[in-house]
Formats: sequence, C-alpha cells, structure tokens
Amino acid sequence: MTNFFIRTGSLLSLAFLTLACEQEPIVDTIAMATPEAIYADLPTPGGKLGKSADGIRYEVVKAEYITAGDSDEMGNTVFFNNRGNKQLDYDFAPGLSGDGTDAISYYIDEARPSQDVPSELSSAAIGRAMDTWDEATCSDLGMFRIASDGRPTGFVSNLLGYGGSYEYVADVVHNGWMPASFFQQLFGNSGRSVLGVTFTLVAVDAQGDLVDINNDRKPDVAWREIYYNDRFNWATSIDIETVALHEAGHGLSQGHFGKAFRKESTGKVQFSPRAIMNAAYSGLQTEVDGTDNAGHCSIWGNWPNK
Ligand SMILES: [Ca+2]
Ligand SMILES: [Ca+2]
Ligand SMILES: [Zn+2]
Repeated sequence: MTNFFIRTGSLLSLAFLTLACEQEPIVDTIAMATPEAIYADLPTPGGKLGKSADGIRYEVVKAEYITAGDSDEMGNTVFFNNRGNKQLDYDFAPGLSGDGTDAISYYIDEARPSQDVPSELSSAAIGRAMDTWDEATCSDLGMFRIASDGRPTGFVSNLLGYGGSYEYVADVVHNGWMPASFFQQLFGNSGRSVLGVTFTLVAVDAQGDLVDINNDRKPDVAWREIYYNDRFNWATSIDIETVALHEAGHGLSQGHFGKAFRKESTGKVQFSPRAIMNAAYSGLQTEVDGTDNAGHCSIWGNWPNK
C-alpha cells in the first residue's frame, strides 16, 4: 500500500516536472478581490399589502447572487433597507414555518420556465439539487415538495412589477426564470452577469422589530426566494442543477466562500477551494462535500433544536 502511494507520487511529480518544463514559466492566475457587500433599497409594499391581521409583515433583507464565471463581476451580497449597517445572519427558527412543520418545504413555480428548457426538465434538475441537500447525513431536514399548482409566487417579483404574491408559499421557493431586465433593475450593470439570486425574507412585528422567536440573535427567516436569469442559455451553457444547488445552499442559510482567481490564458475564474458555494459559476458541480458539507452541517446539524 505504502509502496503504491510512493510510486504514484513519484510518477505524478515526474509528470508534473515534464509538464512544467514544456509550458511557459508564467504565473497564469491572478487573485481576484472579494467585493464589499452592497447596501441598497427596495420598494416596500404599499398600504396593507403584505401585512397580516396581527401586524406581522414581511421584509426583504438580503440578496445573494452568483455570476457567470467569465466576467470580472464576482457574486456578492446586497443588504436592503439598511438597519444600522449590520450585516446580520438570518436563519430559520423552529416553530415558525408557514407550512406548519419544522421540515423544510420547497416549491417550484413552473409558470416561469426558462426559454431554453421545458419545465419538466428544469423542475427535475431543481428537484435533484434539493434532494442532494436533503441527503446530507449530518442533518435531518425532512425536505418535501409542495406540488406546483400554478399559483402566482414571488414577493420580490411582485415588488418590482413582474407579478407574484406577498404570501408565504414554502420555506424555499424557486420562483423561476426572469428576463434580464429584472436583474438589471435590482443590481444595475452587474445584473447582466447574474445567473441566479436568492432573497432572504424575514418577519417584522407590529413594533417594526425583526422577529427572533428562538433568541439566537439571528432574525428568523420567513422564507427564501430564488430567481434565475433567462438572459443565459440554460440548455447549452449553464447547468441548472449546479446553479439550483448553489441557490438552495443560500435557501438553507449558507453564504459564499472560496477565494477567486482568474486564469489569464482562458479568462476563466477558478476558486480555492472549489465549492458549490463559490460566488461565481465554474462549471458542473452536483455533489456536496468538503467545505459545502461542513457549512451545511454547522447550520443544520442540530435542527430542529437550535
Ligand atoms: Ca417548514
Ligand atoms: Ca432566530
Ligand atoms: Zn450565491
């Protein structure tokens, strides 16, 4: 066994030396700066919209977006309706879910399919991505899908005039594919590079305070909304399952990580470590391990006890 590894090691080093000699001795990768989080404003629903009888209303507090890995735009986080300049962590709290259970529900809006892919295929890809997180052995999410029934979905899309609903639908909602204009309205020119985005919505009580029923100093997530940019070709250039797995990671409270580098020769972005939760797309990734799994387990390992 030991011998095997030594021999493989030497062969690999030899191969590497040979390669290194044949190639030009240039440093091909350039570290890319991690952008500062952005503060921005969103319109708020007018009148009594989005407010229930007990004075609870919902508010969009955060967007996390991933970019295509072929531009200088790196994925980023946007905080809305700035509350004292704090970059808060938001997380689900047991006993609060609109679906009445601590199991994690999700919904796929099939009324907004990609122009490139029929909804049967995109829903199957999203379903596989959700299953992948559900199958993490450290957590017990009990994930279940609420069947698509054509209802309008999307708090954020509704705010921006694309139709939708201010009502709770599921803990994590895949709201579908939106035109490029939606992303440019939200993120300006950067919106052109945005493949997908996840919004965090929280409950605000009658006094205007963010609800934290489990007192963990993390405002409680009411639900999350995920949108995909139909400016890209989801049949040929972007893998739906990979991006859905990334967005669902945000849906389950994970943030971005990994240091980005640009490979000069190809212009492509690479990450260290390469992970589902990298801030830019770098090709097919459909399995959760390493840092992605560690991040997931730190958040969900004890659920529904928090
Ligand atoms: Ca639930
Ligand atoms: Ca909390
Ligand atoms: Zn992201």
